[in-house]
Amino acid sequence: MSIITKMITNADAEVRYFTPGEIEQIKIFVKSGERRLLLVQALTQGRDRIIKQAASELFQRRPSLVSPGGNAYGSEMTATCLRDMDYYLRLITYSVAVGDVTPIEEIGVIGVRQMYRSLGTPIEGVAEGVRAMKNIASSLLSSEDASEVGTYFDYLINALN
Ligand SMILES: CCC1=C(C)/C(=C/C2=NC(=C\c3[nH]c(/C=C4\NC(=O)[C@H](C)[C@H]4CC)c(C)c3CCC(=O)O)/C(CCC(=O)O)=C2C)NC1=O
Repeated sequence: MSIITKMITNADAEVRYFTPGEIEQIKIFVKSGERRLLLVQALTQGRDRIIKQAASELFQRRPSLVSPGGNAYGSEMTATCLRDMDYYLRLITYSVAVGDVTPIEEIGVIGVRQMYRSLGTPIEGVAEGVRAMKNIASSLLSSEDASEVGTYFDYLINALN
Protein backbone atom coordinates (compact mmCIF):
# COMPACT_ATOMS: atom_id res chain seq x y z
CA MET A 1 0.00 0.00 0.00
CA SER A 2 1.33 3.46 -0.74
CA ILE A 3 1.35 6.11 1.94
CA ILE A 4 -1.57 7.82 0.14
CA THR A 5 -3.69 4.67 0.07
CA LYS A 6 -3.01 4.24 3.78
CA MET A 7 -4.06 7.81 4.56
CA ILE A 8 -7.26 7.40 2.54
CA THR A 9 -8.11 4.24 4.49
CA ASN A 10 -7.50 6.04 7.80
CA ALA A 11 -9.39 9.19 6.86
CA ASP A 12 -12.35 7.29 5.43
CA ALA A 13 -12.56 5.07 8.51
CA GLU A 14 -13.10 8.29 10.47
CA VAL A 15 -15.35 9.81 7.76
CA ARG A 16 -13.16 12.91 7.53
CA TYR A 17 -11.17 15.00 5.10
CA PHE A 18 -7.38 14.86 5.11
CA THR A 19 -5.77 16.75 7.97
CA PRO A 20 -3.21 19.52 7.22
CA GLY A 21 -0.51 17.09 8.39
CA GLU A 22 -1.70 14.46 5.91
CA ILE A 23 -1.81 16.98 3.09
CA GLU A 24 1.79 17.89 3.94
CA GLN A 25 2.77 14.20 3.78
CA ILE A 26 1.09 13.84 0.38
CA LYS A 27 3.01 16.90 -0.81
CA ILE A 28 6.32 15.36 0.25
CA PHE A 29 5.37 12.06 -1.38
CA VAL A 30 4.42 13.70 -4.68
CA LYS A 31 7.56 15.84 -4.68
CA SER A 32 9.78 12.79 -4.20
CA GLY A 33 8.03 10.93 -7.04
CA GLU A 34 10.42 11.79 -9.83
CA ARG A 35 13.43 10.80 -7.78
CA ARG A 36 11.87 7.48 -6.76
CA LEU A 37 11.11 6.69 -10.39
CA LEU A 38 14.71 7.46 -11.40
CA LEU A 39 15.83 4.97 -8.77
CA VAL A 40 13.39 2.38 -10.11
CA GLN A 41 14.84 2.93 -13.60
CA ALA A 42 18.42 2.64 -12.38
CA LEU A 43 17.71 -0.66 -10.60
CA THR A 44 15.71 -2.01 -13.56
CA GLN A 45 18.46 -1.12 -16.04
CA GLY A 46 21.16 -2.52 -13.77
CA ARG A 47 19.30 -5.71 -12.91
CA ASP A 48 21.41 -8.17 -14.95
CA ARG A 49 24.65 -6.85 -13.60
CA ILE A 50 23.35 -6.59 -10.04
CA ILE A 51 22.00 -10.15 -10.00
CA LYS A 52 24.92 -11.85 -11.77
CA GLN A 53 27.62 -10.14 -9.73
CA ALA A 54 25.75 -10.69 -6.49
CA ALA A 55 25.23 -14.38 -7.26
CA SER A 56 28.88 -14.85 -8.08
CA GLU A 57 29.87 -13.19 -4.79
CA LEU A 58 27.36 -15.33 -2.90
CA PHE A 59 28.73 -18.57 -4.40
CA GLN A 60 32.30 -17.49 -3.73
CA ARG A 61 31.44 -16.88 -0.11
CA ARG A 62 29.33 -20.02 0.25
CA PRO A 63 30.70 -22.56 -2.23
CA SER A 64 28.72 -25.34 -0.52
CA LEU A 65 25.50 -23.94 -2.06
CA VAL A 66 26.67 -24.90 -5.56
CA SER A 67 28.59 -28.06 -4.59
CA PRO A 68 27.05 -31.55 -4.74
CA GLY A 69 24.34 -31.72 -2.06
CA GLY A 70 23.95 -27.92 -2.07
CA ASN A 71 20.53 -26.43 -2.69
CA ALA A 72 21.67 -24.48 -5.77
CA TYR A 73 23.84 -27.31 -7.21
CA GLY A 74 23.51 -27.93 -10.96
CA SER A 75 22.74 -25.44 -13.70
CA GLU A 76 18.97 -25.65 -13.29
CA MET A 77 19.02 -25.07 -9.52
CA THR A 78 21.60 -22.30 -9.88
CA ALA A 79 19.34 -20.62 -12.43
CA THR A 80 16.38 -20.94 -10.02
CA CYS A 81 18.48 -19.34 -7.30
CA LEU A 82 19.30 -16.40 -9.58
CA ARG A 83 15.64 -16.21 -10.49
CA ASP A 84 14.76 -15.82 -6.79
CA MET A 85 17.28 -12.98 -6.52
CA ASP A 86 15.66 -11.42 -9.60
CA TYR A 87 12.24 -11.77 -7.91
CA TYR A 88 13.50 -9.93 -4.86
CA LEU A 89 15.14 -7.12 -6.82
CA ARG A 90 11.85 -6.69 -8.71
CA LEU A 91 9.90 -6.45 -5.43
CA ILE A 92 12.38 -3.84 -4.22
CA THR A 93 11.67 -1.73 -7.32
CA TYR A 94 7.93 -1.96 -6.53
CA SER A 95 8.56 -0.72 -3.02
CA VAL A 96 10.83 2.10 -4.15
CA ALA A 97 8.08 3.17 -6.59
CA VAL A 98 5.41 3.44 -3.89
CA GLY A 99 7.81 4.49 -1.11
CA ASP A 100 6.61 1.69 1.15
CA VAL A 101 7.82 -1.79 2.16
CA THR A 102 4.37 -3.38 1.78
CA PRO A 103 4.98 -4.92 -1.70
CA ILE A 104 8.14 -6.64 -0.42
CA GLU A 105 6.36 -7.77 2.70
CA GLU A 106 3.16 -9.05 1.11
CA ILE A 107 4.66 -10.71 -1.98
CA GLY A 108 8.06 -11.80 -0.74
CA VAL A 109 8.18 -12.13 3.03
CA ILE A 110 4.92 -13.51 4.39
CA GLY A 111 5.13 -17.30 4.47
CA VAL A 112 8.57 -17.40 2.88
CA ARG A 113 10.32 -19.01 5.84
CA GLN A 114 8.15 -22.14 5.73
CA MET A 115 8.41 -22.23 1.96
CA TYR A 116 12.22 -22.19 1.95
CA ARG A 117 12.31 -24.70 4.78
CA SER A 118 10.17 -27.11 2.77
CA LEU A 119 12.49 -26.65 -0.24
CA GLY A 120 15.62 -27.19 1.82
CA THR A 121 16.85 -23.74 0.76
CA PRO A 122 18.97 -22.06 3.46
CA ILE A 123 17.15 -18.76 3.96
CA GLU A 124 20.28 -17.09 5.36
CA GLY A 125 21.86 -17.80 1.96
CA VAL A 126 19.00 -15.94 0.30
CA ALA A 127 19.50 -13.06 2.76
CA GLU A 128 23.20 -13.00 1.92
CA GLY A 129 22.38 -12.89 -1.79
CA VAL A 130 20.12 -9.89 -1.16
CA ARG A 131 22.90 -8.22 0.84
CA ALA A 132 25.30 -8.72 -2.07
CA MET A 133 22.71 -7.17 -4.42
CA LYS A 134 22.46 -4.20 -2.07
CA ASN A 135 26.21 -3.61 -2.23
CA ILE A 136 26.38 -3.83 -6.00
CA ALA A 137 23.26 -1.67 -6.49
CA SER A 138 24.76 0.89 -4.10
CA SER A 139 27.97 1.04 -6.11
CA LEU A 140 25.91 2.08 -9.16
CA LEU A 141 24.19 4.95 -7.32
CA SER A 142 25.09 8.20 -5.60
CA SER A 143 25.46 7.87 -1.84
CA GLU A 144 22.14 9.62 -1.21
CA ASP A 145 20.31 7.34 -3.64
CA ALA A 146 22.13 4.30 -2.27
CA SER A 147 20.98 5.11 1.23
CA GLU A 148 17.34 5.52 0.13
CA VAL A 149 17.34 2.22 -1.78
CA GLY A 150 19.34 0.66 1.05
CA THR A 151 16.45 0.99 3.47
CA TYR A 152 14.35 -1.38 1.32
CA PHE A 153 17.18 -3.87 0.96
CA ASP A 154 17.74 -3.70 4.72
CA TYR A 155 14.07 -4.28 5.46
CA LEU A 156 14.17 -7.42 3.30
CA ILE A 157 17.49 -8.67 4.70
CA ASN A 158 16.15 -8.33 8.26
CA ALA A 159 12.90 -10.05 7.33
CA LEU A 160 14.83 -13.00 5.87
CA ASN A 161 17.20 -13.31 8.82
C1 LIG B 1 8.09 -13.24 -5.74
C2 LIG B 1 7.82 -14.14 -4.57
C3 LIG B 1 8.38 -15.53 -4.79
C4 LIG B 1 9.49 -16.09 -4.21
C5 LIG B 1 10.41 -15.44 -3.24
C6 LIG B 1 9.60 -17.43 -4.72
C7 LIG B 1 10.59 -18.35 -4.34
C8 LIG B 1 10.72 -19.73 -4.71
N1 LIG B 1 11.93 -20.29 -4.82
C9 LIG B 1 11.79 -21.62 -5.19
C10 LIG B 1 12.81 -22.55 -5.44
C11 LIG B 1 14.21 -22.39 -5.28
N2 LIG B 1 14.86 -21.31 -4.75
C12 LIG B 1 16.22 -21.52 -4.77
C13 LIG B 1 17.15 -20.53 -4.28
C14 LIG B 1 18.35 -20.65 -3.64
N3 LIG B 1 19.00 -21.80 -3.28
C15 LIG B 1 20.15 -21.53 -2.64
O1 LIG B 1 20.90 -22.38 -2.16
C16 LIG B 1 20.40 -20.08 -2.54
C17 LIG B 1 20.64 -19.65 -1.10
C18 LIG B 1 19.13 -19.47 -3.14
C19 LIG B 1 19.43 -18.38 -4.20
C20 LIG B 1 19.94 -17.12 -3.57
C21 LIG B 1 16.46 -22.80 -5.38
C22 LIG B 1 17.78 -23.46 -5.68
C23 LIG B 1 15.18 -23.35 -5.68
C24 LIG B 1 14.88 -24.69 -6.29
C25 LIG B 1 14.80 -25.72 -5.19
C26 LIG B 1 14.32 -27.05 -5.65
O2 LIG B 1 13.60 -27.13 -6.65
O3 LIG B 1 14.63 -28.03 -4.95
C27 LIG B 1 10.38 -21.90 -5.27
C28 LIG B 1 9.80 -23.27 -5.58
C29 LIG B 1 9.09 -23.34 -6.90
C30 LIG B 1 9.98 -22.94 -8.06
O4 LIG B 1 11.04 -23.59 -8.28
O5 LIG B 1 9.64 -21.96 -8.71
C31 LIG B 1 9.72 -20.73 -4.96
C32 LIG B 1 8.22 -20.58 -4.88
N4 LIG B 1 8.58 -17.63 -5.60
C33 LIG B 1 7.83 -16.51 -5.67
O6 LIG B 1 6.80 -16.33 -6.39
